Amino acid sequence: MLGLFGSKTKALIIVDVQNDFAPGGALAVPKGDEVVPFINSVLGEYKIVVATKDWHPKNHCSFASTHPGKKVGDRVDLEDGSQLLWPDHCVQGSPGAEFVKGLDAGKIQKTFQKGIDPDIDSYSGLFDNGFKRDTGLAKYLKDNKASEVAIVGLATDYTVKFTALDCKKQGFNVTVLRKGCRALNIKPDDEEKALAEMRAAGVTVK
Ligand code: VGL
Ligand code: ZN
Repeated sequence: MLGLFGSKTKALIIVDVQNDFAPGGALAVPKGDEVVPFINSVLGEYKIVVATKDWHPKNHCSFASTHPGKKVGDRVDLEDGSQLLWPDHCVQGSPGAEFVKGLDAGKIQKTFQKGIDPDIDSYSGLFDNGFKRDTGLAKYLKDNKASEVAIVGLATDYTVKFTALDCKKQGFNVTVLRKGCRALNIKPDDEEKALAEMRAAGVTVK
């Protein structure tokens, strides 16, 4: 989607940079807060700046607390597949769901909420895990004529990965900026595996 003279319209997606994914949060990503200064430093390079927020109702199906007898790290079978269980996190309207302090949120043109359906999780910022609900992010990028999409945020091995793969499937040129991402690394090589999976799908990792 190159415009006249080959100009490119660059978009930045800031994925789930929320207190619960920062150190001290309910689902802390190691060094998750370190992405903030990097993201602030690149914001000005993008015509389109959008964000996603994990935005779960209480009793969300991804919370271990929702399933009696289950604990964090267990899995349950849901209609749309196997669901890994997490601590309660990013509950709608809670302090844990707010952007991490210091993020230049005034530059964010629109925020897309994900994981809002109690019965299905959403690691991608575009579609839920069953591809039933669309957040509107892909349409927003297309309506605003984005051709290049850069992705930063938390966590590399979950929402960053699935958002990058879905953007690629939607036809965008996708780059993941590693300096602006941190991984959960529940298993030590999860980050490397996620990066390899993205590269294999044609995502640029830099
Ligand atoms: C995420 C686990 C659960 C993420 C969200 O944003 O990477 N990970 N919910
Ligand atoms: Zn979540």
